[in-house]
Amino acid sequence: MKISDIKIFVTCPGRNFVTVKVITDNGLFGLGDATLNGREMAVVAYLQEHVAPCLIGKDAHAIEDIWQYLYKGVYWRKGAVNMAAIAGIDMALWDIKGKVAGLPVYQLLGGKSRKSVGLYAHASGDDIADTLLKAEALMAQGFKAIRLQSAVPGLKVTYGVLGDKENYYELQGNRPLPPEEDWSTPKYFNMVVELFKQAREKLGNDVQLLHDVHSRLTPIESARLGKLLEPYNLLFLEDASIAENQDSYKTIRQHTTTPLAIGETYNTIWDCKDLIQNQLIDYIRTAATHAGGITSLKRIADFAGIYNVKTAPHGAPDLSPICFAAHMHLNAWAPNFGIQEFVGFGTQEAQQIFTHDIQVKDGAAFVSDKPGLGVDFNEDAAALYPYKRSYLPVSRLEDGTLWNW
Ligand code: KDG
Ligand code: MG
Repeated sequence: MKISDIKIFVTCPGRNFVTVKVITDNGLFGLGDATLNGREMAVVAYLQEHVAPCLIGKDAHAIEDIWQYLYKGVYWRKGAVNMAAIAGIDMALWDIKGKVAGLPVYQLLGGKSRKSVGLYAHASGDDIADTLLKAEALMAQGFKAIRLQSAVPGLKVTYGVLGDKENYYELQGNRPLPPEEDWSTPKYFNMVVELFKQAREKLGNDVQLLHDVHSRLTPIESARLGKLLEPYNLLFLEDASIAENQDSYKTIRQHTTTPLAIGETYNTIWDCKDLIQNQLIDYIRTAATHAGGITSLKRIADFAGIYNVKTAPHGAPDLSPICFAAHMHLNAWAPNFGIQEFVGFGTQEAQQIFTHDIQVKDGAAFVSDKPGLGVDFNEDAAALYPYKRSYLPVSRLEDGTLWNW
């Protein structure tokens, strides 16, 4: 079974998605997600010009060899563009293998380790009261784990909070240049500790609470935040600090028992190797789309399991339902699965383009039993929503210094 064609689609049903379709000479096809938010067309060009021509004629069953060919074989390893391209191909090949076997991908990985996949939803509000009202509404829908984000008084915009924007916070489709946002660590500290204090008072102790710092703090500031949040028993504190120096998490770890999660921007196992083997984190959040697909995430999950680190895959709206489906198969299998981030399946238009039978009930999701990944892609519907240039925001301190967004 040889690869006979590779097609790349970019569609913007509310936000941009890059979809890879690998076609075989026996008439099968597989789908993969290669979306890199704000840099979509770099991946498209890389796939069209540098990847697709090399794969035509190769054995579509040789997933591992193709992964190595695109990683070791290009000399220029790693990198977000490269790894998103590998991810798109890798997911599509797992999809094909499942279709050939007549089995869902989780069966190829080793079978199910659980009946359902626990999810965490997002409650984001314009102030603490608003955030907690939204959290209560999610609890009423059955969610048992909720990420709380709230606007920081005194800042014009806060990460994770919609404000007056109609669409999800990262979508900048009508503004073709990156918007700038301000940041103040002291103002944030005043809000965030109070948010979790009031959350426990109002929501009780049974719900799991999470928070994403989005890398705005230095390691010692993260250590202090972790300590201040200890009484409120978070499931995890996400991306407290950037960990380009993986050792810097020792500072945070030494000071707090608040569980730590990181990894959504990571592209390879090497980005999290030291964090995992030194047990400096509790959850690894790497996404299949950004880190080389199912093949890489399986490797990371197995490695993490040795060190009691659980998986908690990234589930932001800039990952397409194909990535979510790939995560669902990994989550169903991984013995050390922790929790899956979930923000719905996108706009009505997106749901017409990406169709699947993943069920969500009482804060848990149920993996598809269809052969392969279990997602279909409607090419005609996708063509109605062409690519729109779009950027993530950049962040600056109040004195103008560029900061981590
Ligand atoms: O493209 C960036 C988003 O995926 C990111 O900001 C979302 O941090 C995020 C999260 O935890 O979902
Ligand atoms: Mg995050």
